[in-house]
Amino acid sequence: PEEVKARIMAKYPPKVARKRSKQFVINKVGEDGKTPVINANVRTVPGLMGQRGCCYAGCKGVVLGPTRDIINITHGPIGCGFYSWLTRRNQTDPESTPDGHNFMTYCFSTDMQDEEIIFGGEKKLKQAIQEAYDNFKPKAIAVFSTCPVGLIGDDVHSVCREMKEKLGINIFGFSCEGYKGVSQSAGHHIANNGIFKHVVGLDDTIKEGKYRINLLGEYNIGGDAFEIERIFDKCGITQVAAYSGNSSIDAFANSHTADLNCIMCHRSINYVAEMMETKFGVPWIKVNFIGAEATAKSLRKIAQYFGEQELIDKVEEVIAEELPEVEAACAEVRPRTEGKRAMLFVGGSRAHHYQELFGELGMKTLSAGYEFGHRDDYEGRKVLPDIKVDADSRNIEELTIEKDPERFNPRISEERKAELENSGFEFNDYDGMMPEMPDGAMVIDDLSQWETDQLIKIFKPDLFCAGIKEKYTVQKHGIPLKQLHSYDYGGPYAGFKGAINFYHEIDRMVNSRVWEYMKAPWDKNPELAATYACD
Ligand code: CFM
Ligand code: HCA
Repeated sequence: PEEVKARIMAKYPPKVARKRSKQFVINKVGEDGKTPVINANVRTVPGLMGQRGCCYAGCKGVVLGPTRDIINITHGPIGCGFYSWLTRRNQTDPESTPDGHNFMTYCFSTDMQDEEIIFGGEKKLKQAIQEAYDNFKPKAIAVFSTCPVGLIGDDVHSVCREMKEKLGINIFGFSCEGYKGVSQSAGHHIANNGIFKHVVGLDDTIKEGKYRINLLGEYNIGGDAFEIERIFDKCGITQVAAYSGNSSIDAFANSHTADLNCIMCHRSINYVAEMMETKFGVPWIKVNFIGAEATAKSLRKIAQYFGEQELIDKVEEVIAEELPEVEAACAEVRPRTEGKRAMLFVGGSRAHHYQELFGELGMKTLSAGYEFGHRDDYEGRKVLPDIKVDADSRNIEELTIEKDPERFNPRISEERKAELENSGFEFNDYDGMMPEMPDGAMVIDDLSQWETDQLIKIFKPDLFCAGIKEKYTVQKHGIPLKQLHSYDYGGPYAGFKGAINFYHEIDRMVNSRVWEYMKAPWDKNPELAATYACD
């Protein structure tokens, strides 16, 4: 790996090489669990073709898109709304709320034209809000700003305030222009702030349920949340709210009444957990429902938090009931997947979580990285105090949150918390991806297209995991690509049933030789071949 890194860096101009080498790290886990420092959440070098999306995608597409009963209006040219129209495959079950509203199948946009760019788009936005209200009578409308909105200076927040007053429903806006921040990650933060300011805490009713939790950072891609809900139901755990897979606005409004926040995707939603703890006293823990072992471990952790024997026993019973089928599927597949080598480059959490499933299959992760994870997602939250806040991050509002004078209620006593912690239970912690990866694995942040080609040519992995933009070029190298964003229209892969689906899918992919047989057009017709200037 060291030599490969040196070879790749040698092709870059010195300044680029200096920057990229800090984002291309050979893993080494020290005795104390410490790993090398990686540079992350920094601007992509212009000219390098990366995998990242924009701030608007993170805010509208990722965090708020999956909520079915908010009308999400994209204020901008039609492409932004169109491209974020269910392409993420977040599923929902409208029948789980009484009014059955589901606006996710619609694409709402102000469809900005030259005229609005020149003379301002606020009037058209007001009309769009009115029209959406007249046609659908929703409980809430959210407005998402795209790049031109920030450039021309439309004040979406004052439009929202005015229309909220006029229509008497909850209307709020997001200044999540695509260019804010360096990636989707900025959009997550803006979305978290907005939900917290405008929705969380609006409904104090304590609903039924003994073990009441929120699941944060699970977006129901390919039905993952349905499988996790199935498991919670079976264990007798009540999910008050999910952020935001299969979610509704009423659940967000009530979510501060839960007794524990469980975080799946730390990157996209840790802000909500932190703010809810400060304001309302709800503690948070990190969980992971990708991988059968990880699922069992997370359920046990939830049961341990509540500390009631009844729940601890129930969780064990469910695990004992579910695991045999998973283990049988794994045992059947594993002789064919054992020792195969994978590379994973996705988002800000799955590149870590999916290593669990590959581990269960006996597969090795040669290299992994995030598109937009921060250092804490790589090295663990222990590095938070050392992270330098640069101008791009400072650009994103940091809300000042205080204890709610009436509603703050610490869910567990200091003594009980200390007792749990002494037995190894971790609150407010995420250890990150690198401590769990073997020494010598290549951890690469914000991987570029050219680097992808190099890694594939040098290592010829059995499977490459990334997204739609990477899929076809990787396949043209003869290597199968599994989309870990959209799941290639399959799934669910979470929980117990999901693990079984994944085992079968990966068996099929790494043992079929179809991509090897395929010849790329330039292999057949050399005149179509091209080389990178630095090849
Ligand atoms: Fe979290 Fe996600 Fe991900 Fe993400 Fe995403 Fe996604 Fe992802 Mo695509 S919230 S960081 S911004 S787990 S949309 S459901 S698959 S890049 S790894
Ligand atoms: C996004 C959404 C995305 C894109 C996936 C991909 C998703 O970043 O805006 O590149 O295949 O999961 O849908 O991450």
